[in-house]
Amino acid sequence: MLPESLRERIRPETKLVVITGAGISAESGVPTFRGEDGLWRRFRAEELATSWAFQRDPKLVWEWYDWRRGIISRAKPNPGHLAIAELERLLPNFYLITQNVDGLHRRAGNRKLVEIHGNLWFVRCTREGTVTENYEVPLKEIPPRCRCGALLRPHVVWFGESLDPDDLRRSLELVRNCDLLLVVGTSGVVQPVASFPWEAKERGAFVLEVNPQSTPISSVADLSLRGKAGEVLPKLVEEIREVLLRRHP
Ligand code: BJW
Repeated sequence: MLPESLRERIRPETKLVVITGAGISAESGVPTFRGEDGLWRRFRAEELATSWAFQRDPKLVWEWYDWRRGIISRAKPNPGHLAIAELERLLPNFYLITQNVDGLHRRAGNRKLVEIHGNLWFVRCTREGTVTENYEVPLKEIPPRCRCGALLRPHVVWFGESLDPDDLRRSLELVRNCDLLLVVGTSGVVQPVASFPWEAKERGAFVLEVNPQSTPISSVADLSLRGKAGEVLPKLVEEIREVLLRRHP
């Protein structure tokens, strides 16, 4: 199934970076942002995932997160997540950059990962900046408050906010130095992650996309595998394992 140009990149020392978006969790029942199921009470992500929306109506924004936390708490990692966890076991120079805040990659077993848009199981005090874990589903109080009395917010990156500079620096370094970039289930429209495939390609990486739909990333990808992550990735990982075994039986 894989072209020779990709097979020849697959070696035990291959630097593989995987980027994931909401599509990887779709088969776990987690709504994507820009899919048909992505609307909550007719709001688009761009209308809720901003500090402006939170300042205006923290209750509304927290109700959205409470709904999503409920869905995610009942969701399980799917074969796509498990295949990516398997890649971490197969290749020592593996790293995962996920835009997802659902924590499902960690639950699937990935440990070498950066959650570049944060994690919705953490909350942050809007006054003190302290970050704590919070698994309360549903929340008893909406919007939740810190012990100091200030509002808590989800520990995630909203539109117009900067990504954690260490996460961003590390991710760019990984992307710029990888041999193979696998991009799964992202619409490729939200910056800065949307530009990562170009960063990798400019420096000679093979860019492989897995998505049932064409995206802006398809134009830079060396190969786009059209299909659902939970169906395509297990087969892809099996082929990678075979290539590795053939090289180092
Ligand atoms: C399947 C599938 C299956 C379905 N298998 N696949 C430069 C130019 C223009 C604008 C900007 C720019 N730089 C910054 C901006 C502004 C902004 C931005 O990018 N806006 C664009 C929309 C135009 N970016 C920012 O504000 C970022 N901050 C920043 O850059 O700071 C500096 C700065 C600020 C302001 C100006 C300039 C510089 C921060 C972005 C934060 C994004 N946050 C969110 C919410 C996180 C918290 C939460 O989850 O609640 O992150 S928004 C939302 O989008 C979420 C996602 O991580 C992100 C990406 O979405 P994703 O994952 O791609 O999901 P979908 O739904 O779009 O796509 C799903 C895909 O899956 C589809 O392709 C399907 O086909 C596919 N799929 N089923 C495989 N089974």
